Amino acid sequence: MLTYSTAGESHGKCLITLVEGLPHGLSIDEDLINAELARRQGGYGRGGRMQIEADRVEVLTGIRKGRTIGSPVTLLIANRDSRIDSAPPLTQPRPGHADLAGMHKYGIGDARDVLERASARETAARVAAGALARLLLSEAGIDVVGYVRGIGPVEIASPKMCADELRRARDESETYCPDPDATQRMKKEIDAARDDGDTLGGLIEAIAFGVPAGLGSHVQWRTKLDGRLARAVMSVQAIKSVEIGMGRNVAAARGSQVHDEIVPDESGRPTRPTNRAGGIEGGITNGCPVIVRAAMKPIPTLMRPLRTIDVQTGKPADASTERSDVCAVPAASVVVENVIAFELAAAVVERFGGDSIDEMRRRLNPSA
Ligand code: EPS
Repeated sequence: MLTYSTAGESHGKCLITLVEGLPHGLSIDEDLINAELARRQGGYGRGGRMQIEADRVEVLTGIRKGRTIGSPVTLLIANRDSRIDSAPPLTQPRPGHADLAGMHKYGIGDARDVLERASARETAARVAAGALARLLLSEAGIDVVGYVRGIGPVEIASPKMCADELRRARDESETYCPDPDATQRMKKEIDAARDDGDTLGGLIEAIAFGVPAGLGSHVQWRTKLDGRLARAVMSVQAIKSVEIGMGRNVAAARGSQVHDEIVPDESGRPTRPTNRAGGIEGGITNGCPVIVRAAMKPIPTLMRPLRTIDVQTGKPADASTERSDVCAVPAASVVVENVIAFELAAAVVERFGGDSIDEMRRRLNPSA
């Protein structure tokens, strides 16, 4: 079973990722992991913190001479802004943040203990896990591309591009959106929100290309791949909805407009002219690209603060204003892409298994 956990606080010493279940002999490309971390730090709308950090992984365990040795892999990302002991208390909880809910949970009057872990800084560790898993995914010919479809009121249709085109167009955009014109409009919206002391959310989409049929399983609720993807994506900080394929649009459409008809190709094999299901039926991949969408709420730290109370005095107050991002949707698209990559890699390990990468390769390509 391929699993991961993270540890670490926003202003603690470091973040840690612990990945268990990688097969023996997988060669590890640290540059690829670091490139994903750098991409997560970027994107138009980020705040001052990203000028301080320069995220890179340090391999602590599980790798010898650039290859996995079958034991748990631990990666460390150091925090430069490491000042958790001197960071000020937070007594004016921000609406929409974990601050007040966490204060209730622990019975404390200072949200610092909560926000340090709730912070989206933790997503750097998730990206490291996903980037590691992508090395395994590429063995199975699966390529995941995440991008931004919307920021605030600006939204584009789902792009009809192949993986390479999509990645190239996305990488040229400061908002990680494959449409250059929409990128400019998104930047204007972010500038306007910053000028108003406000924040912006948006719409993220990820497509997994080259996914073989048969990943995931219909037999138990926890084995259904759509459920596993939804859980992974919904757990990313600030994500409020997850959709697969047509998503919520299935509700108003008729069956004939929702289901993908099955027709024979030239060799008589079943194929589908449409992919409204987003590549998953009955919790199992059907051989079409897997399409996942997520809506991200605007960041709760507003420079023009919302109303709250000071929990020390019980009096009305302005919510705490800390240095923060105006819009982190581009960064979150990197996180969504990588958590999806991890779940797909876990499903690949489950289906094709093998203690070593050589064994897995033989199962992936029995005729080779
Ligand atoms: C975050 C607040 C900001 C963000 C942070 C998430 O950090 P700080 O309070 O240090 O300025 O920059 O995101 C990251 C550090 C990151 O690596 O993405 C929050 O409160 O969630």
